[in-house]
Amino acid sequence: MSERIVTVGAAQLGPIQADHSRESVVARLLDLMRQAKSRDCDLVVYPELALTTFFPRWFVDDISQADHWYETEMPSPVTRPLFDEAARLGIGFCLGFAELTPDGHRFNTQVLVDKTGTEVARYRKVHIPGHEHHEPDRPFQHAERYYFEPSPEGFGVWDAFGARMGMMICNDRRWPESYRVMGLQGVEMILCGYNTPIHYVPDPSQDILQGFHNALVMQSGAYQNGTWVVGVAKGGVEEGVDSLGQSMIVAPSGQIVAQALSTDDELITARCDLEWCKRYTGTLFDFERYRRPEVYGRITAQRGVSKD
Ligand code: CDT
Repeated sequence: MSERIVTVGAAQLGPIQADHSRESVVARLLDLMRQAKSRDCDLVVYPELALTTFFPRWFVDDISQADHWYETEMPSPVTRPLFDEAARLGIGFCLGFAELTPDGHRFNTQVLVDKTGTEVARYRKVHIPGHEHHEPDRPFQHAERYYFEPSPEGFGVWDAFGARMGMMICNDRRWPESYRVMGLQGVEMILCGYNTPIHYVPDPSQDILQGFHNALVMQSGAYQNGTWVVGVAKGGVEEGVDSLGQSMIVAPSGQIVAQALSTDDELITARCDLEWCKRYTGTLFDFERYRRPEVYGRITAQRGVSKD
């Protein structure tokens, strides 16, 4: 069987504390980008909200007090060196950041940039977890639903790097619909940044299972849709909150082919053969042959459980 290779780097980040400057973070991202180039990567993938600390762990009564965590332009003078270095090296990248649009919308966003330093696509997070109001009894907040609106745009795919690329962000990876909507558009590689606190406040019995659930959802999503999945963490103890590392690159077989060992800045890479997707999408998961959309109506007709 012929090969179609994308060599991808998952550039896990260790913590970004609140007082770390954007410039210092961009320097870390550039270092990881150069490592990726030296390891022959076509593309380097950074985590969700990769330019700042995970600020939804705090609540502010007036949201404009949080404006400084958002990017109002991409590239900006501070992030421009990433685009310039990508073009100079001839490597693409995918970067998560908080986006404040000119008309005042706040999104949790990932941008995909090609080897010429040109934006290919922008994806805005669909599934926004956590809560919308201050919950003072928690040890830390997860107020993403206060800081971000859910994207109405859904899950697109884009032809880039010789592949059919898709994107999702953190909590999106727990929902089978995220993968399936991209699978139905022929996705071959899904890029996913994440920040996952190990302590899940609503149900601490899940804390010990965070690593298991992280692998479970990405491995099953990859296998059931015959796609590569690149999951990239911001891990370690950030502002006192411990977050999962375990960044991984998952093959269309569902097998993990590379996994981070640390919870710090760490690059893992894999040489991904896109033709491998067809072993699954052309056999067991031949959607056209085997899917039964006529009996899946509830998937889009209703949101919550209905006993009717
Ligand atoms: N960033 C993000 O989406 N994190 C969530 C945490 C669990 S919900 C509080 C996740 O799904 O990993």
